[in-house]
Amino acid sequence: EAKHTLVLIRHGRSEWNDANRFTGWYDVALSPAGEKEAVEAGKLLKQGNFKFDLAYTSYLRRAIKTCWHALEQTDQMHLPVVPAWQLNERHYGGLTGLDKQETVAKHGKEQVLVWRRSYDIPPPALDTSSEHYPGNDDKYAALPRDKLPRTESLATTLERVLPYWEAEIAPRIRAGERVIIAAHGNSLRALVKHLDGIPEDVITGLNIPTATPLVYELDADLKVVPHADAIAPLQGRYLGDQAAVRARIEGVANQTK
Ligand code: DG2
Repeated sequence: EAKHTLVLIRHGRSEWNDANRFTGWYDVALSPAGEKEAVEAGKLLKQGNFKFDLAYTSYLRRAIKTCWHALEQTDQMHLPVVPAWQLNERHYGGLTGLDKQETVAKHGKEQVLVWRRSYDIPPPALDTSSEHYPGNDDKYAALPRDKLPRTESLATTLERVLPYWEAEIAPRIRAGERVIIAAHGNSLRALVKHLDGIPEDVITGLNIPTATPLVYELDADLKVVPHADAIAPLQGRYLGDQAAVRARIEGVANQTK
């Protein structure tokens, strides 16, 4: 029996999504089209009369601003927004900043797919002298050194997303608070892998579209109550025109065709 509603949303398209560059922890802005998408997503939430008590997001501006748009469109900008580095995108290591299609030309489609979607094979690790190493970014100055990634796979991303979910977010939901989480393609893949119980060999085929609210009904134990309109392997449902949602999912998959 459904007791709680949880909304997840990947940020709108960023300037590097539009330029087709690997992003990870790089703190790129939403593109103008991404701002628009995020506003549209907020309007869908408004139409659905979604009410929240609390919002979670990452340390990255593309997710934070998407969260603001969702709250603004639903007239809930007064709500507390909790930024958590644990909800950051998977760190793309040595691929950060590279053009996805050029990387395919250089290393082949198969290798790039392994880096993008394999469960536990990370991209090449960064050197700590790299500008993309989080230890060189003031935002992460308070983090213990051993938490700062030089690269991440989905598996290691899950190792920080899940403890945060269990320790911080899940208890609030159990206590009756209505939560929205604005995060990223791969940090959300880690979370839905857990929520939907998706096996490692199936999660590799899952792509999360930008700025598309993903709504979960959860029972008292936070087990997902499957929705009839869910697109497998997810059991939650995407809001909006379902053909457009599928086209967006394809768009993400086709970035390294
Ligand atoms: C994208 C995901 O992350 O890329 O890091 O490039 O959700 O923050 O735009 P996001 C990135 P793929 O893993 O789909 O290539």
